[in-house]
Amino acid sequence: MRRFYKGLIALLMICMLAGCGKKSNKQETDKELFVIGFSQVGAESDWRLANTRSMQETFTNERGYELLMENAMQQQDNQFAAVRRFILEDVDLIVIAPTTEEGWDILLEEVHEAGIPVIIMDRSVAVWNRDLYLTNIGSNFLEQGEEAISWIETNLPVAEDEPLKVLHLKGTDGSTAQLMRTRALEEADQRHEDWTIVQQLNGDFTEAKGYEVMTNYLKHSQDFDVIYSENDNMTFGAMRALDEAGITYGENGKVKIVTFDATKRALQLCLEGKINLCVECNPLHGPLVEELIQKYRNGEQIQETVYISESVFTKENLTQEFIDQRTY
Ligand code: GZL
Repeated sequence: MRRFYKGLIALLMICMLAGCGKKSNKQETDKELFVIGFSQVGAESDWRLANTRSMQETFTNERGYELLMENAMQQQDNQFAAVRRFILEDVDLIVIAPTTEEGWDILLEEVHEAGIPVIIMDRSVAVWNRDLYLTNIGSNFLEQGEEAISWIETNLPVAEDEPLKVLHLKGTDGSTAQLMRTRALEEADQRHEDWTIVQQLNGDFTEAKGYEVMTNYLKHSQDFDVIYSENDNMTFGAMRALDEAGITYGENGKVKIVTFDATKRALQLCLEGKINLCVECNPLHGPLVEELIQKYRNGEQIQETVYISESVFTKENLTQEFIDQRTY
């Protein structure tokens, strides 16, 4: 009997040591991983999917991170709930790609009080206290809009007796991308007496909504010269509606198309002469965000705003080889 108890004690000892070893290993492993809570806008567009991929490919366990990503389905309230969960989980840092600019003051104060650093990515937030986040990394959306306007001014001459008629497809109301791309167009419209914005439709950056609002509008009027569409997915929906209405577009079409994002699909259509101008919006934020996080962890100074580099594409400066090597 004594041998039995001796064996049992030995077995318990082995289990305890193995367990402790596992626990300390697990603690050790957790301690090594830098935990990032990431509140993503949604999955509304090809651009967004590429942006998510960039973050997931950058912040892997193998590279020393644990990425807790939550998709807000384009609802700001879902982002508030997600960030509050990140606070409870006491993550090391929070990245927010904000749906819209307004409404973040209270939530970011809560994160600040919890002592968790925040990086705002892609779009911006409009808050009273700029110290509530480390930096804002994304695109210069106003510059993107001004690039599109410059192309229209250069390439779309205005007829003698007719104003240039612009149909405006707007992205998600109140998002920085929408606010700034719209500002560029509206300021140009103010400058040009011979331009007119015939209608501003809200396509919410999705293909389905772009198709819906364009289809409805075409029942009302087909009298416009250029579509200024604030992202490619709304453009794809609009093109489907134009096809169904028998309206030609692109290089030799009745209607010219200017679009933002420059996704692979849009660039291909541009090369084929179906889209006239693609203004790039680079979604590959992952590596830049990691660079900023490393700077923060090393106690280095971080710029308040970091713009990612971007280009403008037309049929003239595109090649099939270039498009084929694009990652988004
Ligand atoms: C731009 C980004 C916009 C894209 C859309 O940085 O916020 O949101 O232009 C996306 O495709 O939905």
